[in-house]
Amino acid sequence: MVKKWWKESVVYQIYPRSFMDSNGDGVGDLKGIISKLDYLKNLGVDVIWLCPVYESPNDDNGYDISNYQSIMSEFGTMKDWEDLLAGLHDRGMKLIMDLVVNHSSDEHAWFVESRKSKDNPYRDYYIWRSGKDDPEGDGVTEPNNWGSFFSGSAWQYDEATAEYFLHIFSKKQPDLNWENEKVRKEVYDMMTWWLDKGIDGFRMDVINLISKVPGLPDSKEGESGFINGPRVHEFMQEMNREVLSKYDVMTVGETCDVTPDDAILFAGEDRGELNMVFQFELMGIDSGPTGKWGVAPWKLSEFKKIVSKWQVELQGKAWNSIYLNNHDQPRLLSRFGNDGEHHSVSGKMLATLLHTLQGTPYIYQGEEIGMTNVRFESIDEYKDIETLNMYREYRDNGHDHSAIMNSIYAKGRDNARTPMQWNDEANAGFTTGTPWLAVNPNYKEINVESALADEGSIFYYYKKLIELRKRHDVIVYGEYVLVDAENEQIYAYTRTLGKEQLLVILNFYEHPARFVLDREKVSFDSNTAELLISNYDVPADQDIDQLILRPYEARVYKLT
Ligand code: ISL
Ligand code: CA
Repeated sequence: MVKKWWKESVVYQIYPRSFMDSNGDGVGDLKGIISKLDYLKNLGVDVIWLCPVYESPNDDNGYDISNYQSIMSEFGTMKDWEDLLAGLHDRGMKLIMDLVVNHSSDEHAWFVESRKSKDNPYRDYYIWRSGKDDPEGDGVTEPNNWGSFFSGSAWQYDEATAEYFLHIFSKKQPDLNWENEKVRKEVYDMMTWWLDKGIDGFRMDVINLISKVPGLPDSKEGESGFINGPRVHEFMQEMNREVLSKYDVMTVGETCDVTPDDAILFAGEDRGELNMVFQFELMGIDSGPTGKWGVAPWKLSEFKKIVSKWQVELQGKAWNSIYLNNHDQPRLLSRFGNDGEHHSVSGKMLATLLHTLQGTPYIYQGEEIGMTNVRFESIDEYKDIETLNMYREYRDNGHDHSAIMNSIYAKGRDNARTPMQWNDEANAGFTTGTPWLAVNPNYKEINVESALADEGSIFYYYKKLIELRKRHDVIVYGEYVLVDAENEQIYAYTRTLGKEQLLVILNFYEHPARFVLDREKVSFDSNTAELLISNYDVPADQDIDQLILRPYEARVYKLT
């Protein structure tokens, strides 16, 4: 497999609004991030992915961009951003920026022009259609039946020209028209501008939605008119040819609803598109049939099946990105671990998984200290547009308040967005003012200061895993093989590179579990093996043919 720096790197994702506030206005900012660069260096991460910091009316916290080449004033200035980049580069770290070009804000100058008149030069920068005449007589006249990710129709009527515009996300996020060559050129020029400023790559927001099916037909059950549309690979190859191929950068595309075969088209080594994609299959495991807001139990065998499918099918063909949470998802520890009694060991067990699969690991801010989901009493304390729109829609449809709150506690995006917990002082040391979103009340126990003071903390475990990645090529490049598919309590697999072999054994539950090594699947000479890392004290030279694993115990052995 071809060696690349972005395969060997560990990425740390920053959600700037919630990371660190430097001026007491309750909103995280660039100077706040700069003040924490030594913290990030200490953790040992190589690349920072910065969520959007561009000018934005913040309908969707920066994912609605009104000017792609300026910095949101709440976050600071372009000079602050340049200082951040220099501060990272001085410390040997890299920066990747969020590229949000499926849509812009409705306050972007292009859209302000576009909505003025049908013959405006910018009209075709967006997707406008006239309404249907309402043949069914049900009052529905939207151009087609597409729904928005954020509830309701994906079409918004605009009085100025009596037409509808398409918005797959909020109505303040009109979709750009990628069929228009001028739009593509604007995007490529803007990307080049940032790359020439010295950034090291892009994370591309919902990039597999940019090509829409011509004619915009109604979507039928199980089909979509905009996921992996007909021209998406043509556009990605054009973007690569015009822009990315000229720089040594890393790219990761956020792609929803993709299979491994789709991912190979986007990120195949010989495709000339992207380096890797984020896929969401595991994120659906606990939803049941009703979609994202459903809360259903999940089985470890199913979890392993999903992870293994991606590991095996991409092996040698495309590179995986590995994440267990991000700014849109609940906290990994609350979702897949145990945020009560077994907080620390389960956080470390999940970290072991994150860092020992094949692919580039992504740590989401706060994960390294074991931050958890939050439960606010009142819906008024929530800020996320997706959550608030869903709440309104479900209430209108007669759902019970407390049932909706339970979905929000399990799945709401604000779980990930509560401010970073730096210490046990007021507002967790995030701000001296009033935070834009309340701090999780558990900050007295869970915070950076106490993590740094405790050598057995989750933080130091992450740090050690990152160090191991730098020392053992097998962690980066080794081939993955699942050891015991049916076991409902233990997840075990090997990673093999030439003569080097790792054996990873994870107990996913709070009950002790017996692990019996299947020598037909895992062959090596001696009965003992070198323990690289564990979240418990493990006796030296223990026979690993049979083990009793303690609650959430994780072990990584090197077999030779
Ligand atoms: O949040 C989600 C799951 O709850 C997804 O549906 C999410 O909206 C989707 O993955 C796209 O996410 C990205 O684009 C959105 C933005 O709100 C998200 O924060 C971003 O990650 C629109 O730009
Ligand atoms: Ca601030």
